[in-house]
Amino acid sequence: MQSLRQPKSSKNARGTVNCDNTTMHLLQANDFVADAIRKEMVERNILLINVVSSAGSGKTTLMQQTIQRLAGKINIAVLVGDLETERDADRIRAVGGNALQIVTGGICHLEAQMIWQAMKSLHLDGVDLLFVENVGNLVCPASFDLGEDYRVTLIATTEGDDKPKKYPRMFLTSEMMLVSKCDLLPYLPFSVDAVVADARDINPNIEVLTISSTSGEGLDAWCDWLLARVEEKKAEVAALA
Ligand SMILES: Nc1nc2c(ncn2[C@@H]2O[C@H](COP(=O)(O)OP(=O)(O)OP(=O)(O)O)[C@@H](O)[C@H]2O)c(=O)[nH]1
Ligand SMILES: [Mg+2]
Repeated sequence: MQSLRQPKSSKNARGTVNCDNTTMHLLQANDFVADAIRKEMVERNILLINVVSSAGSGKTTLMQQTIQRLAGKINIAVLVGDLETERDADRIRAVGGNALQIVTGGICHLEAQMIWQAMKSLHLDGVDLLFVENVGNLVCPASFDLGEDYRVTLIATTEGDDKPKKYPRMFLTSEMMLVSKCDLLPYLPFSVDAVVADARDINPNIEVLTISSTSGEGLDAWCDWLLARVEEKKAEVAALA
């Protein structure tokens, strides 16, 4: 569980500074709501994970796989953000998941206020893990803290291995990087070593798993990681009582 941490909105890549500007003030307002979400998640004993990536990297497919694999072990709910359509929430419900779509109406990221409002419409009693599937892009969602315990970034083998250095804030503010679609590695000029080296140059502490929702590779390790984080949070919440 992340505590006493620097807000994600003010984390800087090496050698850069944040100048005071309107965007910074808006992000501070977002951080205020994010802190309220964090407190509510402690009260409700729920682990909150913000799943981010470029469009089409495999977030919803991973949510589907995760829900199916962890059925009977933990209770998962999902808030899904998209510019239009309820398609992702429908896909998650189709595998038995408890999902609610946030349609942003053109906004390219989710904001803490949206999560705060949507949380009130989702049945959260007994939920152990709440995923937020963010809008698909590596830029805007990076700046908005949603009160998450962990931020998980997918980078698909189909995107090219140069993305961490081109979109550093997302990797800087993530605790976990999932190299997704690894079943396609034999067909693509993608180096897992290079992408891990670049991500760790930006964020030396980032954890990495290589996964495929198609072949199932790495999904046991991903589910084990999730279960450990859920247990860890429950222990920390119990210690606060
Ligand atoms: N080969 C392969 N294809 C995958 C894998 N995971 C997802 N896909 C495919 O990639 C496409 C996009 O997957 P989604 O799960 O919709 O991706 P997403 O990140 O949720 O997309 P947005 O919500 O639009 O950003 C679909 O056609 C999936 O079937 C994988 O591990 N391997
Ligand atoms: Mg999706």
